[in-house]
Amino acid sequence: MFCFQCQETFKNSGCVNRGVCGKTSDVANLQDFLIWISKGLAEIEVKSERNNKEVVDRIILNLFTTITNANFDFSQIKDRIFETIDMMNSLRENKNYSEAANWSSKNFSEIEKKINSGEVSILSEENEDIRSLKELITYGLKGMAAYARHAKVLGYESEKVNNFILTTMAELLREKSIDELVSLTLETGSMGYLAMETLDSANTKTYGNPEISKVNIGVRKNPGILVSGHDLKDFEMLLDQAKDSGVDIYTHSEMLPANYYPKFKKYENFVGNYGNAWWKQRDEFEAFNGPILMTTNCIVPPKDSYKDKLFTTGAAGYPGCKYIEADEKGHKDFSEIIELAKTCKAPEEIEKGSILGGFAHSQVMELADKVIEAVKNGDITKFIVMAGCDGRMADREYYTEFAKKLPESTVILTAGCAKYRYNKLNLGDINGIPRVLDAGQCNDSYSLIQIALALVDAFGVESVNNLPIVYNIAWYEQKAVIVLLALLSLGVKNIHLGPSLPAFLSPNVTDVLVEKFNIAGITNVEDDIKNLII
Ligand code: FSO
Ligand code: SF4
Repeated sequence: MFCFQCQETFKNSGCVNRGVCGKTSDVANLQDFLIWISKGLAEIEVKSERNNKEVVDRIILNLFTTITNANFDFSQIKDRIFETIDMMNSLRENKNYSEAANWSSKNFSEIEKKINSGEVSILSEENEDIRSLKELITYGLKGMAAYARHAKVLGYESEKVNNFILTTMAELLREKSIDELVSLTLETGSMGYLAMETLDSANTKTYGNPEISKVNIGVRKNPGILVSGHDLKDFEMLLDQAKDSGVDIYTHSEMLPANYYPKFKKYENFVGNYGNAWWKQRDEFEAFNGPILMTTNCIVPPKDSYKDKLFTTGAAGYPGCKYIEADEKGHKDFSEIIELAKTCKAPEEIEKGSILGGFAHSQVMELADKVIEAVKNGDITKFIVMAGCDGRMADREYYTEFAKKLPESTVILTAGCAKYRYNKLNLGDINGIPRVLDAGQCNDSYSLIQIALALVDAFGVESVNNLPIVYNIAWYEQKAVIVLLALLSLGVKNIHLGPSLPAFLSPNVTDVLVEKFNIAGITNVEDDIKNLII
């Protein structure tokens, strides 16, 4: 195996024997194969005259399945490979195709032989700059696919995004120059922005605009179900099915923003948020006592103490944990989880009190006058975008320290699970405007962009780069990659990215990003505050 798609990759170089995330080498190899034939399937579709919706849905699911910490289940990935091959075999025409598009065998030893040849591995591309750009684009597509799928289950999709995913997957099988790949990278960012916009419409039109919310982080006395991941539709179905069951529902990690949507607030059995970012789940899931539903990543290999209570659905999967399948209409039956919950103890209280959130674009626009006035009179001197992901490495403590040491005239704009590094610090407010404004999930970075664009208008400046906004973004997996590419495609400069720059960026590709966008890493809290803020 060789995988370097996430921030925690081994020695910031690449996981080779087993993933730091827990992914085994046989699963990693199958994922590489799945991506390779998904590119082949895309080529078959692009070369046809059809517009087969099932093809793009399949490719989106395959991409999503290979995101960091989403699916560790060998047999599920094997099934997806077989289903993809079946689809290719039924759609192939009498045309000239690449080897990936021509792959037709479901004989597993032949698949293994192909994997063992190294020809579908990331490292099969020998030119490290081409490899770097192709992987950067592929990871951007993975993040985009996740967002596209969340929108799709709510009945929203963008033809442009779908077509881009198809054509780009097919293009990645071809030889490309560095220049072509650099422009494809930026196009990937623009399409990522569109995918986030589509998901924002899907979420807000279905569940209402997020509003300022005080979220309970304590517990009640009933047994509960904990829902993690990003899929709001799964959350809604579970909430609805559990409403009269006597079982309470809690969010975990990236599901926290469900607490900000008006439609979910109406459920009396919806208690609040339990715990913190994804990487603390091994302790928190144990203390929760009840079943847990993972609707997407990030899964950490579970402890035996709760493994039989961990359920997965959608693109997520873990061997030995029950997977909940959707029927043809997308409906999922969560009764088994609800029944199991009834037999469990109530959650152990690990925290008390509340946290504040719900500052997505529509809510912030309502506060716009107040915000603009505070900037004009100097009460707010800077906004710091600290969106992105959290992770388990100790050096992420940087973000807590950074937030603590920021001048009191600054406001943090956040989205994604990065917020757990500072959302319980009680950083106070400026004229009633909280100093940490949480827009929601990582895809709600879209809201942060909307807020920046509104400020461009309000202050009559030329671009987002002339605003008092600095970017100190934490990344972990491929959804953060698409958010980053979206920002770059909008011309945002001077982004600081940490805790380390991606291992998949070759020195030359890093130079291009530095030259075009002045991207930089982070150093230490004191120096970064001095250089970025003061
Ligand atoms: Fe976090 Fe995981 Fe949302 Fe990611 S839970 S790390 S960027 O999946 O997607 O922010
Ligand atoms: Fe390693 Fe990250 Fe890949 Fe897991 S996803 S194998 S930690 S690079």
